[in-house]
Amino acid sequence: MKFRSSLLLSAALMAAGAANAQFQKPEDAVKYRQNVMSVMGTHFSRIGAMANGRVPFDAKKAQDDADVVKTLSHLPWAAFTPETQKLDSKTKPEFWTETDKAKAGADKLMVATNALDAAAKTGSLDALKKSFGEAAGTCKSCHDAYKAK
Ligand code: ASC
Repeated sequence: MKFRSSLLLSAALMAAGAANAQFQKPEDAVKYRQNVMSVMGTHFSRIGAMANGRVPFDAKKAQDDADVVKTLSHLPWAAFTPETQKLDSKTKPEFWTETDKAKAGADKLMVATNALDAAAKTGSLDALKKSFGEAAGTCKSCHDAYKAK
């Protein structure tokens, strides 16, 4: 009986932990999402430099950057696990109480980076500029709402 209930308990604990099993420690999740957003920002800024005329437009480079941004935009959300809240002074408390709104923002980002990638693939600088502006708006709205200064 004792053995059986401990088996059931382990199964329940495993099910509860399954969602977070990707990260061994909460610290790892924080580092992961900050690193992903840093690399995403690097490539997004490179597109921005072309969109804003600070560096010459290179369609191939823009495509490569947009591909990275699109892929990375899918990653941070899963790393905002509840047990990381106390570790991360860069995330405002509102983020943890408005998770539906925050998730809607993350989804909007993924739609925008998909559009940015599609725009980059057309090879048109005008299309890139438009999609860059829209994607930057999705970055900014979540950062304004949830990123601590
Ligand atoms: C970037 C970057 C962001 C966004 C944001 C858009 O290049 O790193 O977080 O653009 O500044 O407003």
